[in-house]
Amino acid sequence: MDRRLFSKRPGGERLPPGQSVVRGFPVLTYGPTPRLTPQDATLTISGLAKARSFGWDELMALPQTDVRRDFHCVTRWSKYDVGWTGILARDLMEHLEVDAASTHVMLRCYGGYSTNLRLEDFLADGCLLAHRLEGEDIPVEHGGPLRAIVPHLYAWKSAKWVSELEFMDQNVPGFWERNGYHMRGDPFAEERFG
Ligand SMILES: Nc1nc2c(c(=O)[nH]1)N[C@H]1C(S)=C(S)[C@@H](COP(=O)(O)O)O[C@H]1N2
Ligand SMILES: [Mo]
Repeated sequence: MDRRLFSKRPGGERLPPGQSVVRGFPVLTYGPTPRLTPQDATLTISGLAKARSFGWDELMALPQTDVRRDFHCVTRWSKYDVGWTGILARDLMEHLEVDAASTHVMLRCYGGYSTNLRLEDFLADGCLLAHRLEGEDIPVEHGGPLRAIVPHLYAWKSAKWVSELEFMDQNVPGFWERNGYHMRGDPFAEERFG
């Protein structure tokens, strides 16, 4: 069995503390669900990087990777083995000119949601801009056409309907982080609240 299928820590438990496994796939969205066609779902690069925008066809022309990982929501449910397909953040970075001073990235979304990541978390194993869930287009309520998946952090970091990556030289809180959630959100360290 490929150990990378599991987000558990080496030698540790698979289920993070305080979590329960669910079989279905709950939808957790704050506010309305933006409805975008793939053609509308452009991805803009801003901040401390060369400004540019990726259209859908440009994103689909980038290397595509399958990732199967557990998904942990801070409201205490975890779903095991969710299969996503998309562009690894690491692979996207090859096509960007990011300023060396950049240490963090803000994921901004259609609809106004945002969440902050350290650059090293954005570039971590399995961090994906996903457009397929179990081989199908991601349903709109789960973030289609394009969402981030940051499998090693609580799922509020996995921004749905992502519209923009803003590179920054400081750690600025996103939507839930301004409202009391932790700046990083490691589920195994129970980094739930600030
Ligand atoms: N744009 C956006 N992304 C978001 C959210 C949101 O409200 N808006 N909720 C977050 C939270 S709290 C969780 S747990 C996951 C839930 O993803 P799901 O609805 O596909 O289960 O999306 C995250 N991404
Ligand atoms: Mo969540």
